[in-house]
Amino acid sequence: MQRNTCVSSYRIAARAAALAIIGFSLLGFSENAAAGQNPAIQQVTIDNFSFTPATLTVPAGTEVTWINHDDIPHTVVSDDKSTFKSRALDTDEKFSFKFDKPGTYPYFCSIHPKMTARIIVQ
Ligand SMILES: [Cu+2]
Repeated sequence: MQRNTCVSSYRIAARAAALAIIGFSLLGFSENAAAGQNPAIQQVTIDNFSFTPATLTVPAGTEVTWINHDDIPHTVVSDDKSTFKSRALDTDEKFSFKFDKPGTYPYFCSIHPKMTARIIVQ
């Protein structure tokens, strides 16, 4: 009996994880479709002092483009301050970086350091 409980809770967890992954990919697809972009290019929107999506997972070799939809400037700077670093982006300005190596890349806005997000490259 104990064993069955373990198995079924594992299954529920696995199913929840699968649904979450499906949800995230649907979100990614609809954003791509809305932007009318090449699937190899992924976009992060800067809106209301936040990066959306906060975590973006992409395959190696993907170019990620950030676009600032706020009325004030923001930057996109990797936590190590050297992998990538944009200048201040005004409204509707973009910054792109191509991620060739797998890894987790946390980044922030140097003007508003509480704005943080990350790119996961697989
Ligand atoms: Cu900012």
